[in-house]
Amino acid sequence: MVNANQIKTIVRRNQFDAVGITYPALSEKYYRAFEKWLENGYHGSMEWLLGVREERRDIRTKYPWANSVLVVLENYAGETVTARNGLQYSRYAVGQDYHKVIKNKLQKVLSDIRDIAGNIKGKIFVDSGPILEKAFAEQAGLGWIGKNGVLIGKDIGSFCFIGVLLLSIELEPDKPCRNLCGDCRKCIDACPNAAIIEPGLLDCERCISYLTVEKRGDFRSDEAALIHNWVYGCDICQNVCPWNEKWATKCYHQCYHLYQNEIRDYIGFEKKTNVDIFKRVFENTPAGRIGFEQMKRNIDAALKIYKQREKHE
Ligand code: B12
Repeated sequence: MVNANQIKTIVRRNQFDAVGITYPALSEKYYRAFEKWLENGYHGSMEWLLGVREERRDIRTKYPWANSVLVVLENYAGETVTARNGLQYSRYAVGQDYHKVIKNKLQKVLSDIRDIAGNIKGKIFVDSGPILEKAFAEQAGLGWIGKNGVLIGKDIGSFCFIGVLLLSIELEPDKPCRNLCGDCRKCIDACPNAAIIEPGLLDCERCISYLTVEKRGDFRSDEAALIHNWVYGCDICQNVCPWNEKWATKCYHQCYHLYQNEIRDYIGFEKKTNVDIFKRVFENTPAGRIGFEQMKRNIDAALKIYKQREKHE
């Protein structure tokens, strides 16, 4: 029989920054919060979120063999990219695509676990599938979901990705930790679009990250104004978090910072841009999937707003 400590040793050997274990069933409070979010239409155009509601409540609806959930955190803290023209780009997307990096690492973890536990079942999720990843991470004791709606990892801060591995073996679960946001509302007050309606509840249609990353097609004129000077993702509600000031250290996973300079040059128009250059700079990053046209839409809109504001100041 393998135990939780043996599994955690394997995970750490594979260089994840934190690991926790929980049950496959999520506490009902997460599901209620998720339903409330959908009912209010805060998911914007992400209709795919409507289709997988039961599985989000209990992942065993789809994977009946799952007996435990292993959750890992991967620290990507680096710096928000600011170009010479004032445009900004989120720090989570300046390196290799975390979906691929974490999936490969978890594949190796699963194979190492199988070496000692035999041919057990496993299924990996990274930002994919019918999984409330932050809720699992919180339930596994890795940190707490902050008022800004992201998981604030204990001793790590919120600049971390989450990976999930369902396992068919039963393992001792970890205990959730306390929510340490207290009375602080810096993230709520800092969002220029007041996108955080109440603690943990985000209206995507006002969220810069949603507008620049997930929103397809042209911007309506009211939407364009909401992206301010951000061209991909947004770090505002995390940059102001006191826990990040205290814990977020420069990340040692070099793979998450590889393209920082090229991206700064690209959004700052230091060099010519076209489809081929877009591909060369962004292909391996999370931003590659939005394509040249959407990046151009974002840059054009952000520059216009930024210039208008500068004129008024
Ligand atoms: C859809 C999505 C988005 C959407 C919606 C974001 C959101 N807050 O839900 C958009 C495009 C806006 C987005 C943006 C970002 N995302 Co995103 N996103 C996702 C995705 C695919 C699904 C999240 C989801 O289901 N949301 C629906 C809401 C309702 O669920 P929830 O946020 O988990 O809400 C729970 C809690 O807030 C809690 N809750 C809420 N209210 C209340 C109230 C009470 C009383 C209680 C008890 C609980 C509670 O319960 C809810 C249900 O579990 C996840 C990956 C995944 N499969 O989980 C990544 C994920 C959340 N994203 C991630 C990242 C990195 C980002 C950005 C930081 C990127 C950036 N810099 O631009 C921003 C952060 C914006 C923000 N402030 O949230 C990471 C977050 C890592 C972390 N440390 O938390 C994830 C986990 C991907 C990953 N594998 O690493 N994202």
